[in-house]
Amino acid sequence: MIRNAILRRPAANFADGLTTGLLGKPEFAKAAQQYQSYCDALARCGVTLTILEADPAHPDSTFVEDTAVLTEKQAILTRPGAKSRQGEVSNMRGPLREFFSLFAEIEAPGTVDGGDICEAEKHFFIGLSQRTNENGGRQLAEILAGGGYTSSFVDIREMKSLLHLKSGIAYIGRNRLVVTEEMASRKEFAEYDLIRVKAEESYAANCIRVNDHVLIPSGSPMLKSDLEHLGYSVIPLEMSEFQKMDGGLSCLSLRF
Ligand code: CIR
Repeated sequence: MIRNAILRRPAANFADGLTTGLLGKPEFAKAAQQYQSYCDALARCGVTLTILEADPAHPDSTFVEDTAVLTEKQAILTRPGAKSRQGEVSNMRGPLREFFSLFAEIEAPGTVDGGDICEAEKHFFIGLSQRTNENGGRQLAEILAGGGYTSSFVDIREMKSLLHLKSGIAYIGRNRLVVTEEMASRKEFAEYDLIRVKAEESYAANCIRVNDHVLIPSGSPMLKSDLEHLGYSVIPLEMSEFQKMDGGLSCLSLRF
């Protein structure tokens, strides 16, 4: 059961954050509307929200997922791979203290972005990416092992279309993974039931199961119908302005 989520409002300058820029510049007013719908959807799923004030000093700070990895008892502060984002982490310690007493952190030269970490029950997939390096991945694996969790690496450094591991996979419970076509053939996921996202909907592989619902980006009718056939209640959300900043549904909240 997910009871809480921590979020940070997008700052008016969030378009100054990192992006491959392939989809153009986001509009702030539209992003603010989409953000409100995202918050409303989490609330509808029964989650209590802690929404932090915008932080214009860090234009990417609305993508809070990258700053921490959370287990049932522990908050693990990350060390994001992009230098411009490393200052986001210390601002998250205070809000997390309200909920967690046990902390760990990734130390230099390790880097980890939360978007590379996919939790599937007691197992964590750790993506090695342009943002998460082997040193960071090993530190995280050790911390997780200390808490009784297993983990394994998924190397996506050659998969240039993926910023993070969770740009290509999502765990939605019952041993099921939503995956992009290119992820579907990877041996790391052979033991899972795979729900394949068609190439034209690949952005929707970054979806999130929140209690009785699955939130997916709107404009993904095939995934929507596949999930509904499996019995999930699906909430589609407009995400265009966050997609322009290479962000997806998972990155806008820390859920626990
Ligand atoms: C970045 O490039 O770091 C941000 N513009 C987007 C981060 C998206 N985070 C995520 O998928 N977990």
